[in-house]
Amino acid sequence: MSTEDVNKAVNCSDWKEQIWDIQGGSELSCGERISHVGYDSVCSCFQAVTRASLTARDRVGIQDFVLLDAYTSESAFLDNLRKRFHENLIYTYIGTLLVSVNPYKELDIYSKKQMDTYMGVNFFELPPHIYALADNVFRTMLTEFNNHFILISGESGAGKTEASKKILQFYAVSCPSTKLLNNVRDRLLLSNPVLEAFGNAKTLKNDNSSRFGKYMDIQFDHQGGAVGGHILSYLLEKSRVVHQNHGERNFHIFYQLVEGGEDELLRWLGLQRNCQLYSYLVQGDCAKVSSVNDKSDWRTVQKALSVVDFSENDIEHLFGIIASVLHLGNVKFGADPRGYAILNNNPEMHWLSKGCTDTLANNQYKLRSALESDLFTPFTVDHAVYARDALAKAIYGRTFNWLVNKINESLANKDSSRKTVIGLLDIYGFEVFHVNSFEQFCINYCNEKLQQLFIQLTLKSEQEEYEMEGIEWEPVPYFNNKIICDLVEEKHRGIISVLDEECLRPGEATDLTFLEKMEEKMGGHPHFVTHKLADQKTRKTLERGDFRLLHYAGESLTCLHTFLHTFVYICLVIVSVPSKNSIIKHCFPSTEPDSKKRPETVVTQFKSSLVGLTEILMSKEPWYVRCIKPNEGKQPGRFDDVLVRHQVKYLGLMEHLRVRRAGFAYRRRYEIFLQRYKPLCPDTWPNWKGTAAEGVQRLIKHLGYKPNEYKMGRTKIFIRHPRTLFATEDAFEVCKHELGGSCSEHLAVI
Ligand code: AOV
Ligand code: MG
Repeated sequence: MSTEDVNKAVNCSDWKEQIWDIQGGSELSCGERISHVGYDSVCSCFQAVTRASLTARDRVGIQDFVLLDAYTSESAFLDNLRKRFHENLIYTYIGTLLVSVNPYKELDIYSKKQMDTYMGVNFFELPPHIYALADNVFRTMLTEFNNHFILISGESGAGKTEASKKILQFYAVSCPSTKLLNNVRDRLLLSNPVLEAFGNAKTLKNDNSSRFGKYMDIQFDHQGGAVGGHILSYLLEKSRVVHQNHGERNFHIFYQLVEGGEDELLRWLGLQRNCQLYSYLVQGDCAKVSSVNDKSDWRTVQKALSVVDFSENDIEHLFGIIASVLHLGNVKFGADPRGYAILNNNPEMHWLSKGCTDTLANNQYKLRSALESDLFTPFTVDHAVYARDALAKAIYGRTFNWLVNKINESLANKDSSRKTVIGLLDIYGFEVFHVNSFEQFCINYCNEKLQQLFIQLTLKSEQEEYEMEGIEWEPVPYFNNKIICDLVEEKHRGIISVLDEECLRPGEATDLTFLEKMEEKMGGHPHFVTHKLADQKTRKTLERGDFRLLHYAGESLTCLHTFLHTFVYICLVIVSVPSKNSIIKHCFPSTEPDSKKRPETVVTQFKSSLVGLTEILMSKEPWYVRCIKPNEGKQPGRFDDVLVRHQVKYLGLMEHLRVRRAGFAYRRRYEIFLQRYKPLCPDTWPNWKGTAAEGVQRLIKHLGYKPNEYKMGRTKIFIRHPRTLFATEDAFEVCKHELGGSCSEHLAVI
């Protein structure tokens, strides 16, 4: 083989194969090897290839951080990530955890051909990919017949939603297909554009930012056919319906309707094709976004709605509501002589009732009297505007929940036979804006909870394995964010608890009383700062009505005035307005829950839903995708070291890597280890009659393993350092070459 051939082989993507062997979730690395391409002849030029592969390795980095020599160095970690990013290699492993860096450009790595390549291939045999992870989860589920979930995390704009879509697409293509299953597959896939239209929006961080948390179960039958699904949604950011910060938009669906809706539909809804006319669409002064095509997205959503089982009636009523919200936003108030709000001659009232074909009420008179008598009239103009907005938020929020339920009905699997599931968790990422409100508080709290889960599961599972196998190990120090979770959620003492108390005192509680109570209970907490509590230097950066939380991922300054307002007008009386709109009827039933009973506040509901989510996740096998945002400018090819380093830190990637390496980098069941390496020892080759553990003992004695290099567990051998294994693997390669065909049948099963 000429040097040129070797170079060719090295440059071919296949050269990078790492012969990792995976068995029941444990893995083994044998370093980087030539595979497929002229294997035998390449073997004979092993030296040349090693040199060449080192050069290539310098260029493209290492595809598993566990193999990084300087694995404790953050800079080495960063170098590797950067190197790969510039080669468009956005995925890297830490064992079975996938790190993904957002390329901010389309890469040709998500084709059907790529999916086929990754289907049914062992995890570490091909370059890291989200498909490899998806495939591995899928096959583990099938062989072990248990439930799994994939936790996708990272800050806003890091690529979580894209990752979850890629996984779903992979399952859609790779699962067995029949006519019935294809139907389910299409619904699973098309639920996405619908939910994104109603639940995503352009923010300063991300042009398609998820403004709700989403957990989706995909249910599989015995053969791996996708037979159903279920979605849980978490706290939609409803405030966006009525207000958007500068440079941000309302939910996509509003713009899609105005830009893409057919002329006849718009006429019927009383809308004009001009977003600038609608107060709720122009708060952020950013109705157009170059990366978003509202017109074509409208068509996609229309198609999706029909596949996901929405009747014409549903669709009509749904857009009646969307239009009503836009009209509501344009409703203006005058003041009577006493300063109370009155509804002037608002043309919107016409559309709110008649124009939207009974969308909100079945006649204009009833609507007007309901709005005037029950809602707005006792209020000042400011309060009336606030109540109007609260109404818009309530309508949109409940409609969104209705939408999720409707999709769930269409995804439901009626067959009661036992199924296994893969859950995909794609939530809103950690975010800090110039002004942070109640929503950011909830979003960041949710991220804090998931980080806590990650910490518990990664350390716990590792510890458990060592314990199960009877191996001693030194725990790795790490930052436990439980202290921040407690600050927010602890009973009687946390922020949520104080907030709940204040909400029980409508009229008396103010931003200031809330702040004072927090200062009283949380003063001295290392993660909580207010103007009063801060040292002199920090005080300058804080207003009197703010508080600052030091999250695991960064600081967030929250403006208090967004808090209590969220609860003041919670009890709206719009239910008194009879409506023919089936969705409104469903969302605002005439018998609302007992109003005398103390209602749960939004934040307490959110807290309970996160506890529920944690329970769901804890009952399943975890897999992780950690997404990283390479720059703040949404630009391709730019890798901002400071920004990435910060994320590597707070995502706990270094700790995760250390945990994987601190004890024993590799572990493997005795049977598998023996099967692969038995040709290396005359005692065990070709057949070993004793137990696998004894065989392995013989084998490693023959190979000269030193006592501190390995440990024998109950069912597995644990190897401390990769180089021990590399030496064994090198010997194996030579032996394999020498033995030629005679060992191939023994090796075939490996
Ligand atoms: P997020 O889900 O993590 O943010 P997204 O998945 O929406 O982030 O990604 C943001 C944008 O980055 C996408 O709209 C794409 O333009 C681009 N992008 C992400 N991943 C890829 C990829 N693999 N290939 C090409 N482009 C990509 V948020 O929902 O805001 O927390 O709340
Ligand atoms: Mg998202």
